Amino acid sequence: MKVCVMGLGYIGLPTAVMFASCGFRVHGVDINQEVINSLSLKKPHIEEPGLEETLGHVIEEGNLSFSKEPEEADAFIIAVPTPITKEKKANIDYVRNAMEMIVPCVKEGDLIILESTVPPGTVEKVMIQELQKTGLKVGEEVFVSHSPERVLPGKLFEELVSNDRIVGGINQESADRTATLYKHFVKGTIHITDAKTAEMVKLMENTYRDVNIALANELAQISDQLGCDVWEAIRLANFHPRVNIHQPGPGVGGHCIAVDPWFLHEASPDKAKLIETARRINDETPIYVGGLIEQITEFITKPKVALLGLAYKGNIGDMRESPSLKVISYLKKLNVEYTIYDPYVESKMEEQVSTVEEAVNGADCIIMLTEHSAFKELDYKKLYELMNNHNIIDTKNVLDEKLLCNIGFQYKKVGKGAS
Ligand code: SAJ
Repeated sequence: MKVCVMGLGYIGLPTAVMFASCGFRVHGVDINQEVINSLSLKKPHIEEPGLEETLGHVIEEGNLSFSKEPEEADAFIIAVPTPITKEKKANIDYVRNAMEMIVPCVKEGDLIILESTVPPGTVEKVMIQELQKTGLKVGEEVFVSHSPERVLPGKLFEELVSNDRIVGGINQESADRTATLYKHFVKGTIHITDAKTAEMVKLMENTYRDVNIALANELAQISDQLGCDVWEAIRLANFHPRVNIHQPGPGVGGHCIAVDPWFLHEASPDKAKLIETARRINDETPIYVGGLIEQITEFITKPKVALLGLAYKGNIGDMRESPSLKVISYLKKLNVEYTIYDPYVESKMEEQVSTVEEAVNGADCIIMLTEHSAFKELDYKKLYELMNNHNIIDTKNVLDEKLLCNIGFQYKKVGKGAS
């Protein structure tokens, strides 16, 4: 059986590699020639534990090929991005383009699966409509489903196998065929539903998380005002059997949680009031963090800030929608001098330096924005000696407050107001 995967990004590439490692013949398609070139040299353009090794294997075994054009296959998987416009509307052009590209290759009996996160109604409005151009009877001669990806970057290969999977078919036959295909590697339960419900499930999952994180961020700011420790309060509240408050931080990044709730808002702007407010709270949280830096460095002439962490979350090299970028913009507006250190991310920013010592040298304030494990292991005594003033702001509650205070740092944790 042959699978053609459209879009070789964070989801498409690991999925293609996974099917190929199960013995399928897989053809991966991407519109970016540089991506094709680099993959053909067995070099993934994204970072994910285990990816490079398995990619090498499956290419050597002859199970995985790449090009800019789709080939005939028995199943097509669409895993292209669905970005958001400035007006906070979903751009589904990549899904439409991918469908247009596969239409000439689709033959009777084929299965087309959409993994991209999409606004409700996309399967019907885009997929089914495009497939009608094949002249085949959709649902009878060609089968369609939505099986949204729900894997966590950084744990992708583990979660592709162990997570439950939602399969929303346009009819039972489409769903059954999709479930059979994924069963080759999915060990979690495969839950069958209709396509529109599957679209909704995916958006609800990420919205649930966004709203909860917004609540945590709001509680952190209230705690700052009240002079109590939100982290301890959340820890204790979560001992209640029906409470699960999320963790505050510098804001919400990544290409999913910070984006997907807008798709629901777009579908129903009058009703999505809580969803919209939560999105705005999380978007404004980096500005709150910038304000804290401003307060702390207020009386220092020409303050210098060392930012630790560019990635949107710990132990990964992905800075899409990262709150750090908004904190940086805030500092730029203030005209504050800053350096950036992130051992996981290679940015083109000239302020990024390659050692933490370089970043911290002569600084007045360290701000920890990403919970990379490596940041817990730093030699803070040495960093203290390199600094001019000794402020440190922890937005993730991962540093050892006692140790830092003993060294002599002025330690500030977001969500723990001075009592
Ligand atoms: N964050 C907090 N507080 C928390 C949890 C997360 O501030 O309590 C922040 C993180 O620091 C990060 C952002 O939220 O900036 C998102 O991180 P994440 O690890 O929660 O999620 P993603 O975006 O990496 O992946 C999510 C996952 N969805 C859910 O957990 C419901 C993943 O399973 C999805 O596949 C992915 O979105 C996606 O592609 O939709």
